[in-house]
Order: sequence, then C-alpha cells, then structure tokens
Amino acid sequence: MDLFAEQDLQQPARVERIGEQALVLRGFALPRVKELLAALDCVLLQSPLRQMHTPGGLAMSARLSSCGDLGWTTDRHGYRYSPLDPLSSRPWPAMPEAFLVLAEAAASAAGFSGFVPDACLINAYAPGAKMSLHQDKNERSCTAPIVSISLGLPAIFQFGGFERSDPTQRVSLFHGDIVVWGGVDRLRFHGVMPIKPGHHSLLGEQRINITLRQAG
Ligand code: MD3
Ligand code: FE
Repeated sequence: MDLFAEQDLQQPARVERIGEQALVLRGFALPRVKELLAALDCVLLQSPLRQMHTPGGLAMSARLSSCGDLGWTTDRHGYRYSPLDPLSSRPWPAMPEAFLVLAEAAASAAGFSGFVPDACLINAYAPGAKMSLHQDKNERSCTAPIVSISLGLPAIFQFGGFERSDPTQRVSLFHGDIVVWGGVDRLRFHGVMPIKPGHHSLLGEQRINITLRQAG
C-alpha cells in the first residue's frame, strides 16, 4: 500500500494569495505527480522539447514543447498558437486526461469554474535557464485563467505589474505547487529567475513547468 500517496491526498491545500486573482496552491499536484510524469513522457516522445528563438533571433534558455489542440511557438515570424508542431508538421499530442482533470480541479479551487484548457505549454529549465519578464497576450480569451504546475527544481518566480518597469514581487515555487492566474492579474508582467543548480529526486537537474490555457 502506498501510505504516503494516501496521506498526500488528505492534505488540505495551503493557499497563498499573491494577487487579487492569483493564488498559489502549495503541493496541490503532489498526489498526482506520478500520473503527470507518465503523461508528460508520452507527450514528449511525440513532440520533444526543443530550443526556440524569439522573433528578435535570441535563443530561449528554456526548452519548450506543447500538447492539446493548440501549441505555443516562437520563431522569426513572431509568437503564436498553432495547431501543428513545426518540428513534425503534425498536430500536437493530445492533451492528457490527467492534465485536464488536475487543471480543472485547481481552477475550481481558486474560484474559476468550468476551466477547459485547449493548449498546454511545457517549459523545461536546466540550471541557469530563466524566463525574462513578459506578458502572455497571445490567448484569445482573457477571461479564462492560466493554470501552472511546477515540477522538479524550485524556482524564484517574478510577479510584476502592468508595465515592464513596475516593481516585482518574488515568489518561490516548489515541486507540486500549482498557481492559478486569472482576471485582473492575467496581464501582469512575470518571469523566472535563473534556476539554481541542484538535484531533484524525480526530475533530476531540471525544473519543468506545465501551463494550461484556453488559447482558442
Ligand atoms: C502570470 N512560464 O510559459 S508559469 C510562460 O514558470 C511562463 O515557466 C513561467 O511565464 C514558468 O508564459 C511562469 C506561471 C505563469 C503563467 C502565465 C501567467 C504566470 C502568469 C500569465 C499572467 C500572469
Ligand atoms: Fe508567461
């Protein structure tokens, strides 16, 4: 019997509010990590993590992939959602049921009912990789929240304002944490500080972030 898994399932989520409509659900994904990682492996066999370039030609330090009806890509033509993986010219892998179920539960717990994401972006960070301050503006629906699942090495997340130069608060995100961003907080600038070297027992020397979105 897996007593620890049972114990996790009974832990109430520790909720931290970091914005008017932005909540960190500490450890919310922990009871489902095994299923998430199995589903993730399956997705990444079909659409592997790869380096992408910004429209300005800079290589992103995180490696990316996607699943679901729409995947996020960037190249010299710009940022966009596309139904096809540019590596294979085939549809992105199907959104795993485990992602959908967990994202809906997290969105509900944060007060957003009926969340049905059609896009899932996967970011993999090796030590030193980061994500510069940016806004997520490519999603058609701005009323749906974004649900993000952190796995592996911890990160220091930067949560800013509506101008790039606004002050940022720093929030540590750990393996199993889920963040739900909605409403007034959806267009805030945000980023990830360079990941510190370390080893995670399940993920090794990396951090994986899975974001679920309603993009179409
Ligand atoms: C706050 N990813 O993929 S996830 C991204 O940890 C992205 O990989 C980061 O920013 C990561 O676009 C942060 C959390 C996140 C996602 C979307 C947001 C925070 C957000 C949209 C608005 C405000
Ligand atoms: Fe973002």
